[in-house]
Amino acid sequence: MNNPADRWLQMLAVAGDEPSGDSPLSRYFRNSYDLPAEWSRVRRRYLGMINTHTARFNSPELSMARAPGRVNLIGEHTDYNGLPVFPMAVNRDMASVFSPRSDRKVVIVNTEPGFAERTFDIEESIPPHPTGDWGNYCKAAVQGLLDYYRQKHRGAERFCGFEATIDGDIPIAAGMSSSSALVVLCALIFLASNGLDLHTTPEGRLELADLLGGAERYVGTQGGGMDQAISLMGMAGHAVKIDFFPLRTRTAPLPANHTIVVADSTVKAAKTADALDKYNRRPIECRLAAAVLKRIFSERYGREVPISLLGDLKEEKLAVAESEIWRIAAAALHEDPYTLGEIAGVLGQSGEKTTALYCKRRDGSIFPKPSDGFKLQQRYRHVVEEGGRVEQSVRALEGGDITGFGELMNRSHQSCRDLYEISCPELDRLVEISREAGALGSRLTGAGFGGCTVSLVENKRLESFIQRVVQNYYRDYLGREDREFGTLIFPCQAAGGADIFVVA
Ligand code: NG1
Repeated sequence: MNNPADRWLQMLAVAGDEPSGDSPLSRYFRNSYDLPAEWSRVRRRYLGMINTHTARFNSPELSMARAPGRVNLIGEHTDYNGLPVFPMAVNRDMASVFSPRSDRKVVIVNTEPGFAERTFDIEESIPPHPTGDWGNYCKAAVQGLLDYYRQKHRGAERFCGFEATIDGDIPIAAGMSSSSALVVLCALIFLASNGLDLHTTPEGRLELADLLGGAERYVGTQGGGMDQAISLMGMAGHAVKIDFFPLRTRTAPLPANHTIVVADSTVKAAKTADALDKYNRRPIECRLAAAVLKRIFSERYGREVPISLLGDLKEEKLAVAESEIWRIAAAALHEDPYTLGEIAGVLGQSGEKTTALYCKRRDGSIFPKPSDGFKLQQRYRHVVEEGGRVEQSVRALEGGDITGFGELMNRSHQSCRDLYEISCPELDRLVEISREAGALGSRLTGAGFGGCTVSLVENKRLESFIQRVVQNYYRDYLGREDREFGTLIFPCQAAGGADIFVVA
């Protein structure tokens, strides 16, 4: 049994209800899945990857890696505003069997036939595939790491590529971060293939999360760094509060006797073309709100105040008491949507300059003015109140106030729906049904515009909760006649952060 593939297969193929031995991979399976119930599914996945990989490549070395998806329990669209989020990494992931190559080629194969094989070369500046192509997430990770190491005086020519077979069981375009998990996975594969160890210490992981948060913008989104951070910093049995600028994490144990249930609205929330614009409108409106508030605070105090994000509106930054900050800010922004001309007037600059500074897509093209105007007050209110709800949620969980935490989740959904306008009728209905079915709290999770909800449910009600949601949402509201709903509504366990497993 000297062949690594055989050794992996041996570990996975053993008879019985659990993986054998004490390897890190076996330990991961035991800590993160409800074994033995899930073992045959998990085992089938990993065996599938090994078989696909050995059939496609003739690699002498073979390692494994995984990067989890996440559900955000509360704190939506706060990350890119410099305010905290409170997600947990889940036991659904992007996993891979991979081998380093001796040349500079990267070849990625997906077990899902809809994602065709992608190949590219490691070079100083890697040209992207068309928007929406799955290969871009891998390119984003590699480009991000190349840029990072270039600053550390190591040119692209020194790096070797890899070949990887990738398999995911995170629902796609559902707000569970399958895309960032793929970015993190490819980053780990690149590091391992090049003998680099950035991911091996907690400080290194934070640095990696930080750089990958920026690197993912390669695909065209202007998101924050939550997804990459939780995928790297997740902890089994815990939710993780993440603060930004600088990136920091703090874990909080999830309540015993309760389960986090994810339900897919089935409305696709893919970030391509139109959907990307819907998503990117929010960061643009937030940057404009921050610019307007900076101007108003600076004028009032006769000095330039350091506000570039809404999250900068705090006592430490402005040297102004918090209550005073909220009073001034609340009076400064009006409820009616702003026109570009009005914003430019407040900022004391031309409309062209305002557009050039704040309203650009990543590719440099101009973001079209929204026909219903820029909703600065509503976006501002959601973001700062949501940041406050994150702090309250951590305290509620730490103090054992589970009902209070559920209520905060409900209030968060309301704000996402009414102020940030990222919900849709299906998500609203699913949340309503989930509460009627006994959830202590239920809300949309992730970017919104479709995707999943997350609900907090007492274990003793779990079965009846799932049955009622299946009946009232999937069967009655959506009119679906599926026999099995396990891929649409499922309990999640909080899993540990991304890992690499080498054969013993
Ligand atoms: P998802 O749900 O993965 O599309 C996006 C952003 C997050 C965060 C949330 C909203 C990316 C990669 N992810 O998440 O950073 O802003 O929306 O809270 O852009």
